[in-house]
Amino acid sequence: MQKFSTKSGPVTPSHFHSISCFGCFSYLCYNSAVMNENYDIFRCMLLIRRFEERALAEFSTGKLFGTTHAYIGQEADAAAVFSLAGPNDIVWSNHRCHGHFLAYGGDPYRLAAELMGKSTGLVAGRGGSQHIHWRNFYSNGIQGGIIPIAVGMGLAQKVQKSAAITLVFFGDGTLGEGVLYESLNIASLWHLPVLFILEDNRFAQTTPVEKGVSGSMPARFQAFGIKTWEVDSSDVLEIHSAAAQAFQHVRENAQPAALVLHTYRFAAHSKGDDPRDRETIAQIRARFDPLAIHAARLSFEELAQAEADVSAIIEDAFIRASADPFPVLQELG
Ligand SMILES: Cc1ncc(C[n+]2csc(CCOP(=O)(O)OP(=O)(O)O)c2C)c(N)n1
Repeated sequence: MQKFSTKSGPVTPSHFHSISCFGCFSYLCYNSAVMNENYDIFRCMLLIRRFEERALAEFSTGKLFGTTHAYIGQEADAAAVFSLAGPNDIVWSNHRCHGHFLAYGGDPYRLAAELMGKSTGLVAGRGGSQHIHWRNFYSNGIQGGIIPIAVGMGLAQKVQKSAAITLVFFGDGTLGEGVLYESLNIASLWHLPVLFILEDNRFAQTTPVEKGVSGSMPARFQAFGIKTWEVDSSDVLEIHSAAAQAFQHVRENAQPAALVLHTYRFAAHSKGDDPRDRETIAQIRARFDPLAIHAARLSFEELAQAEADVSAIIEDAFIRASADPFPVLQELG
């Protein structure tokens, strides 16, 4: 895998080849001409950011049901990972799934409708924010519960001799779930094509990582013989560089791999439950906002274009979803 600059200038097309046929690109580009890959990546992250901001705003008006966990601050993880995923790969996401789904190429309108419990939602309004499904994308809010399922899907891919792989996302708070370690053991023993993606946003709901996790995060995977890449950065290109190597390892060697991504969550855990010191969060955001870091690689015109395109998409998604009907009982059977 070639290296590419993380300093400035567009990345080479080969690195982001898959973005142009997959990922959130498909929903971002229907309004304007493609400019370059850095622009596409920025728009992907901006789509996630603006979707989440709108979802939080709509929540406070009572239009959304259940709960919602915003991905604000972590956008670079999804943008990098899904620029490398293929359409046949299977994705297991967790409670904080909107960013993963949008970067996967999911329709913001169908997601908005799902959050509102509408019949046009991804699963006809039955799943809400945490339980969505579209194509090869699945999410579930039970911490750790998705991990053995993802390993089972990896086994199915191996048995079927498929070239596809399985991705599974989880947070630092889920390192306390014992089933994770049983899953790592089997994935390694049976050489299953699973990429474990740990997003350490340094908090599990209200528990800071230093109070919930002892020892080394990469060592947890390495103890099972699983090759692991670790990135402590909010720069999407740095994350992409490590993720590309992890994907390559899983695809070429039919072995599991792990990506440990240290990131930041800028918003509350879900809706408004944030006991963290606001001044500290503001300082972290000023230094580690993935959008601001990547925006430095774009022109003023590109940034304005991305903002205009994304806000039109978000407005359309939420307005249309609001007008849609709720499901009738027979549809839910
Ligand atoms: C088995 C289980 N226990 C508790 C919860 C409630 N819960 C939802 S998210 C969360 C914290 C998860 O933290 P982490 O895995 O670090 O992910 P993050 O929310 O930081 O993205 C908890 C305790 C749950 N969903 N499932």
